[in-house]
Amino acid sequence: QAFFKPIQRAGLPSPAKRHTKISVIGAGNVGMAIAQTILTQDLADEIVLIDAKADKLRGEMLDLQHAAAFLPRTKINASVDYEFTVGSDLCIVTAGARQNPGESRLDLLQRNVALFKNIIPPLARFSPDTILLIVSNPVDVLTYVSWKLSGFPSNRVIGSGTNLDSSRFRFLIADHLDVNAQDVQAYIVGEHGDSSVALWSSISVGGVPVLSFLENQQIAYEKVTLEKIHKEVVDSAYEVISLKGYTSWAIGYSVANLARSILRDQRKIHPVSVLANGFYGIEGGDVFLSLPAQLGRGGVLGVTNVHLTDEEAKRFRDSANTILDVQSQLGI
Ligand code: 6V0
Repeated sequence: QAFFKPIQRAGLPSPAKRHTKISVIGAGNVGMAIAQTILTQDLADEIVLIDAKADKLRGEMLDLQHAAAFLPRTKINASVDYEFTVGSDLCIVTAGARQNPGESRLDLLQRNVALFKNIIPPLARFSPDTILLIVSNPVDVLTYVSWKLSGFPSNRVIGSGTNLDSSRFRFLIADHLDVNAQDVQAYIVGEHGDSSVALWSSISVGGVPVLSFLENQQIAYEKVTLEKIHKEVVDSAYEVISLKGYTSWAIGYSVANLARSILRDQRKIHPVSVLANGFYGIEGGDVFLSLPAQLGRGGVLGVTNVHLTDEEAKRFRDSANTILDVQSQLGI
């Protein structure tokens, strides 16, 4: 006998709700922070975790499942087998090798490329219409690698890029001005990490452009403060890693925020890594770098034509050339 007695609802078709499925590849610190933020924010009907370590994976899956009584209803699955990802709307890749002592960044990258050769083709095969969201570092190069390995159009391959750097920037500006970070608009673009470019003219608080306001008030020293804040952004990942060993919560929230914009077709603008050819004089090869991009159900819907000063554009091109040089050594 059925546990529930079904109630006949004459003439009313049951509402056809779209089933949303997200796969997270790599159940490490970052992958699990993303998964748990997605769960608490009710962004998916089904979430699949994939990792190479079967025991750790099953432990993480059970631990999350045991929270079901306190969470929106989401089916949670985990496997070392990519077949479980079939029909995903969004695949978030956080798997990565860790740097060995004495290992160069290029050697680490070569190992991650080898890893991606086992990850991206099965994801693309089992979910040919999915959107790939790459988080593993170096994120700009690995987004390019994923684009190549998937054969997807570039609007469906996105790197989390400077979305996190920009939220750190917004927090620090908000903290300095004692306002809410959600009222601070500020973009960091370019390469995720050391050579990122802060767009000073983009900073506004509650609709007031900060730079011109400060110039009118002749508070020149504040420009120095803003530069210090950008340096703090660049250093912040290193600081967190040196203190707690890895970063997880902020990247978890920042990637869940991207997932929401994509899956709920929010058409919000986020600084993320996109194919940047043709922007600001980038020529000579395919390169992914962060620019403010509009995200929706189709992936990248457009890129904002943001003004860069000559110096900012030069730094953007310099990052592109460094990345192109690295990519030419990958044999992809
Ligand atoms: P972690 O805790 O070592 O997790 C990595 C996971 O990947 C582990 O669970 C591994 O078992 C798994 N893994 C390794 N090989 C495979 C494979 N072939 N298939 C499936 N799974 C595999 O690292 P953590 O979670 O701290 O970081 C993950 C990645 O995110 C790193 O590359 C970080 O540098 C990167 N980050 C990127 C950020 C960004 O803003 N883009 C921010 C933070 C971290």
